[in-house]
Amino acid sequence: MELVDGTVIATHGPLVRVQVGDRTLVMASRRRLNWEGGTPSASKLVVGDRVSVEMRGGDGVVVAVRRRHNSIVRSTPDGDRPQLVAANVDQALLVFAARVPECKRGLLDRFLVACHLAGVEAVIVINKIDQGTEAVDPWLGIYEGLGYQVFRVSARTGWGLGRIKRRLADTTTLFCGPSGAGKSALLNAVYPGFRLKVGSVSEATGKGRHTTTTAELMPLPYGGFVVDTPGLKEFGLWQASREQLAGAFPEVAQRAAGCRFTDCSHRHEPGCVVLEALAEGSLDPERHRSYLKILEEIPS
Ligand SMILES: Nc1nc2c(ncn2[C@@H]2O[C@H](COP(=O)(O)OP(=O)(O)O)[C@@H](O)[C@H]2O)c(=O)[nH]1
Ligand SMILES: [Mg+2]
Ligand SMILES: [Zn+2]
Repeated sequence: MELVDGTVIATHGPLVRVQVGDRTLVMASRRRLNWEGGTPSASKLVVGDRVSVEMRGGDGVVVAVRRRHNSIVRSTPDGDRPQLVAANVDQALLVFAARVPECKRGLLDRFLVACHLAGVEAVIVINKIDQGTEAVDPWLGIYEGLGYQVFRVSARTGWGLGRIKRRLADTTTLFCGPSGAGKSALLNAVYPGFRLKVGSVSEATGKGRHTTTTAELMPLPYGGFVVDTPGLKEFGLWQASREQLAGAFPEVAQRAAGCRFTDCSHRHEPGCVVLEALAEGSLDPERHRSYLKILEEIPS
């Protein structure tokens, strides 16, 4: 019997696939897993988890989980349980298409909040710029103004891929975005060895089909890992506080500090500096809408 370190690279129901050295093994976990540093609220193994594996002959079993540096969590559709997307990621690339499927600002803002909550740096990637960028040009600058990096790329023509490649080396990167945005196509373009299945966007509805079904951690030949996630078309936030939300919407929070009422809802009150900014056009209405929608979901 021997204890070795490993990283969870995929989950298959109760079983996990673990990278141990240069091998990958499918294994079960101990019923009573040792969660180092305390049992997290979402105590299920997820891709990115660093684990301790007990080896017997050629077989392994997960016996302990190292404390997570971070975890990207969303809530189940009914909102009462946390659902892990990945743990221990260094950054997230939020992939959206320039034209089809249409970029949903509300979803982008939710991803940004989830990354903020996890303490994970987010980069906005607009793919398919070969289809034209008229739909996204009017508002991308807002995010650049907030300090986010925005990459404009095309998996099809190769435009901008060098920047993504450099960004991926030696780090663990989560790719998320709605299905059909081109996450798998981008990953194949930066490393053809992945040979990921690329789906097609239904011409009729413009909606993506789900071709990637579970999150997977994949090693890059030049060091680092990427996590390809299935298309996330909704993203419920798990246990965000008002303060954390304010941190993710600094342009709203800064103005909110000047409102006449300290409990201002920024919807209809007199003396609301947020609404004034909206009226004079210095605050983006979509960001305001996202902020209010997410705020509604936070129990006060
Ligand atoms: N025009 C164009 N189409 C792309 C580009 N990248 C991906 N696609 C297409 O978009 C569809 C969805 O791609 P896929 O990688 O499966 O998206 P995913 O669901 O985010 O993984 C496929 O039909 C791709 O061929 C691009 O840069 N330009
Ligand atoms: Mg995919
Ligand atoms: Zn206000």
